Amino acid sequence: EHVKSFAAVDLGASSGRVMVGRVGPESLELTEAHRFPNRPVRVPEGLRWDILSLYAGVLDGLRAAGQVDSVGIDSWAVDYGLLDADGALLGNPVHYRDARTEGVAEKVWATVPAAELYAATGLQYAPFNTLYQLTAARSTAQLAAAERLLLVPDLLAYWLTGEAGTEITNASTTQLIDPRTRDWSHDLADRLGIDLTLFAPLRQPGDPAGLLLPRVLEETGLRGPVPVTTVGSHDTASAVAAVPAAGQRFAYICTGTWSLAGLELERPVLTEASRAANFTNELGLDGTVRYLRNIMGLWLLQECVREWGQPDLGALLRAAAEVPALRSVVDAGDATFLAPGRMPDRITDACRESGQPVPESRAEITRCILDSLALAHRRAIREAEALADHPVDVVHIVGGGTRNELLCQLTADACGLPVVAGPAEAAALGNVLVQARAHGLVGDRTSMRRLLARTQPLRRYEPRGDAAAWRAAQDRLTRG
Ligand code: LFR
Repeated sequence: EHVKSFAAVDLGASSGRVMVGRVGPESLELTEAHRFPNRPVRVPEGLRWDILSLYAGVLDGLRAAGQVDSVGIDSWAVDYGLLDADGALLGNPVHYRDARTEGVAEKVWATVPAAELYAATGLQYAPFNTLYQLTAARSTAQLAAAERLLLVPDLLAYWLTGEAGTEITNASTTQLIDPRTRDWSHDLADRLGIDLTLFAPLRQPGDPAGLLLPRVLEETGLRGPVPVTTVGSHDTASAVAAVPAAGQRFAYICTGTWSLAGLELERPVLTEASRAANFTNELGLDGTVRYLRNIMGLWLLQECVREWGQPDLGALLRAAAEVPALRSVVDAGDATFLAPGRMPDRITDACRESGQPVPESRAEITRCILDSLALAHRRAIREAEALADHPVDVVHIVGGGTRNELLCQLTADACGLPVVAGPAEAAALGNVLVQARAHGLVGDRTSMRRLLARTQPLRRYEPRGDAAAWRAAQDRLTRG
């Protein structure tokens, strides 16, 4: 059997990894070559990504991966590095949770009303969309000195190969792309004074992205030529590509720091009702649209656990499972939970303010978070079905949250639908499969998904009764 190896660089908000996928016509195996922490740093100017340490992790990972047939890179969306005329990086990329975008959207909307912005880009309102970040940066010396803007995965690809491009799935999160044409929205950029020549030419998943530079080969001990292949460089695009679904009637939830819950569609939904519900139309593989809502996700729990000095997560979840269900819930879609810090207090404050019992113990707070996430999953999927007129009969959960059994079960209960959980390393698998496809090893999206369903361990959760309790909890929140 013909087997090839692909290195998938996958950077998440709290850790990065380099995985090796070995792919044959009937086989798919993923192993971890290297995992490293991603520790954002707060400096006087604000919250920054430590991009050099991430790049060092990538090089270490490629060395650990050994000889591969190609490399692909994905990461979180919206953030970027700026290069000067010599191609040198101007400062550390700003973290999307940085406060610089507070109040910026209102200024943008004074020029282009929010409704018009949605009709043109299909993107959800999130304070961190690149459009708002660039507006916040408008009169900075750094932006004035910039000749080139590279989104995070494109920046790393540039350092590895010397070639610059802008990958389309991630570009769609800038809010400067028209999801119908899948090209830049020049009119919008002109009106907002954003210089699109900062962006390198668009690339599609599967396109070649250059070869590892001689110095990179030397540092990683790899034998050239090693190509870099463009993948769905937005981690969520790669994760959705790795949803092991059969047919069309499925919803997905990509879980990790965020929960991204929604549908894969052929066309964007740009209606006013969709905007009011804050659904986003991000671009996926093969002309698809990722129609989804951003939910705060396990970030809420990660931040509590950090505040509590990192107690054992397994024990905490077992205790949370014993706490009575749905005592109090918070709106896990609410952007007030975006910034780091004081998370347990912010959760209990939200419960108090909405007139619900205030969770006291760590187990109670954890249960409140998981119930709230499951409820937000239910709401997002139901609303997406209605807004896109696309009914579903199964929910696929992929990503790190599949390891959280309580969250998977509660999501099945809340949605009243079976949940299929897995794979956990969906983004890396989607990354690998797009490379494998570009190298002729797998066929279309359907056959990629079939290969995943056959080779990856999946776990099914059936919904357990009490639909009324979830409906009541939702009503409590909507009224509150
Ligand atoms: C998930 C993710 C989300 C995006 C958020 C910020 O890792 O990429 O899709 O909205 O991070 O970039």
